[in-house]
Amino acid sequence: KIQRVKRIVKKTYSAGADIVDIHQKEKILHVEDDHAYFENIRALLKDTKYKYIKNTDSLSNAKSLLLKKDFDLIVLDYLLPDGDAFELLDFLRLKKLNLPVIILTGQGSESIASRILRHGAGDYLSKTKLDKESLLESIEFVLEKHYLNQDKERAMVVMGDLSAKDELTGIYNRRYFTEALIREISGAQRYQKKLALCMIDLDHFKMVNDSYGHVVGDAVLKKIADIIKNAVREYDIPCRYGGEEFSLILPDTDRDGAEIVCERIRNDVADYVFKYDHISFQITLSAGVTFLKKSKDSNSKQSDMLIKQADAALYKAKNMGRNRVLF
Ligand code: GH3
Ligand code: MG
Ligand code: MG
Ligand code: MG
Ligand code: MG
Repeated sequence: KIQRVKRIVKKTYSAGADIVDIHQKEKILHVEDDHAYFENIRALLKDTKYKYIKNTDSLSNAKSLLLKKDFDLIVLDYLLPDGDAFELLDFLRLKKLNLPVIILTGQGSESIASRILRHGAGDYLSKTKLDKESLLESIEFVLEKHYLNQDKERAMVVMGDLSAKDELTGIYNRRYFTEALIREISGAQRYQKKLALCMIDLDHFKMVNDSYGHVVGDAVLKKIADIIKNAVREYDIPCRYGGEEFSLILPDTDRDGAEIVCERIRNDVADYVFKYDHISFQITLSAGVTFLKKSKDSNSKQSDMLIKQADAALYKAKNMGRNRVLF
């Protein structure tokens, strides 16, 4: 376990020159009962950096190998002589082995793919359509996703109280938002799902501070974060982007869905009456929404683009009189 964390630190902080290990190799365990197919995978990865592959042809052998050795990735045939992929995913969870898994499905098993993903696999590939490019893309995809998650955990352990949450409001902070948006872009493209981004800015918030003081201003921010959190679905990602600005990542959400959520937030905030001691007042917000488009740009470049577009729509909403959601 300790060894594993060290490897991840090297990977994640490769920018810090003194701890770089560019010769680090990801160790792959390939579980496959068809020996010809195993050679096929090995051949596809021959001239890549993923040369360390261990093959095993049953679930029971895979389980004992996983308990003895340190692997970084599992490539798993869906059907094996002694069970299926679900069984190994359950085993990994039970043994708390946090490893990314790519499932290879045979012809006709594509329908179980989404069930497999929900069960904890990182990705799936169809055996009939497998080529070098899609295999490499999948490996990079699951490893990147895995390291991003690991990094968050590691950062919390090493730095104690550095968390993904904003201190005042308890929703996700800017640091987490940046990470999450890139991860969601990657996932949305991979599974050809829609992705919406909403940027929110409170209207005339300076007046709240100027009239009632910063303490009240802070309490308002906290309440509005609660309203936003209560208005979204479990897998939406509400963040405090900065001062009185919020951002909301909406995975798997189309135009109608985004409009419903954002209008709900706008209404809930506009309807709420803030009461502190003898004063009471109301507040509105403006929002700009945009969607991920097909692109060949890097995920981080697309992330910058999304924020820019949502900001532009938000700016328009302000200019058109505030208290509105624009797309
Ligand atoms: P509008 O957005 O409608 O153009 O007007 P605004 O008055 O809200 O303008 P802007 O978005 O530029 O306002 C930022 C203000 O938000 C500045 C500051 O007074 C307030 N603010 C930012 N962060 C905080 C915070 O953490 N606590 C409190 N109390 N106020 C904050
Ligand atoms: Mg098989
Ligand atoms: Mg602002
Ligand atoms: Mg402003
Ligand atoms: Mg504002």
